[in-house]
Amino acid sequence: MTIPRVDVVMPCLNEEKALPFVLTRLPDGYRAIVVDNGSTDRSVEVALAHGATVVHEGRRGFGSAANAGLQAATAPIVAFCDADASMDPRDLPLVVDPVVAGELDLVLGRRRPTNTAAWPLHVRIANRSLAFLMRRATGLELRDLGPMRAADRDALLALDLQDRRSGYPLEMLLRAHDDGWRIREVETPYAPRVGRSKVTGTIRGTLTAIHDMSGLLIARNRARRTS
Ligand SMILES: Nc1nc2c(ncn2[C@@H]2O[C@H](COP(=O)(O)OP(=O)(O)OP(=O)(O)O)[C@@H](O)[C@H]2O)c(=O)[nH]1
Ligand SMILES: [Mg+2]
Repeated sequence: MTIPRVDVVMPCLNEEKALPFVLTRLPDGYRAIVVDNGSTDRSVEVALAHGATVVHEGRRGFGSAANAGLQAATAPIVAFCDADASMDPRDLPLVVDPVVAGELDLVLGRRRPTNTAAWPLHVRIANRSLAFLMRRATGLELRDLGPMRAADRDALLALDLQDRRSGYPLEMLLRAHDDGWRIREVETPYAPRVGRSKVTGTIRGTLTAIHDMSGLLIARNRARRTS
């Protein structure tokens, strides 16, 4: 195999049905690092059968999985992409290319629903509030906390992110902003996921996400007031 230019971290918790779509659509030079987060279905077998590198992370939580993937990455650029087929890996160059070109340090894919089923109304409303808080915290023109994203691997490691649950993507944005990274959002299509919803379709998942993210934003505002 040629040395990958881009490692794509794919946190994976029971995504056996979605993985074939995701893993057959990686651009040349992109390697999938599927981080199995204790799946009880055939995700690991399916990932291996499609040639992915599989990393195991026993601790639950999106951030645990994302962090394990980042630690395992060796390519100079690391991208993140969900493994539920809501995002098309063929769109990864949209977030990767500006980083490779040295124009930006962190590129986030703003999710543009391909149909109304991709994003239920309550998620759109919650997302709008989160985007408002992110703009207030950073001053950046952000409309989404896009999970598809790309940055330099060594720079990401240096951020030393601590969140191991749903706050990981937000912590990445806030720390990168604090460190003066050039950050921008580009539009990426967002389709209905394949398989059962874990976060947005469940009350527990939604509450965990709100709890983790608002905790980060509140702590940040408090730190600003006292500094
Ligand atoms: N929620 C969640 N996702 C995980 C975990 N570990 C890995 N993942 C993977 O992280 C990616 C994003 O999680 P999703 O469940 O799609 O979260 P979401 O997009 O907010 O919500 P739904 O698609 O509605 O479930 C998927 O590829 C999951 O399989 C975990 O502990 N919790
Ligand atoms: Mg999803």
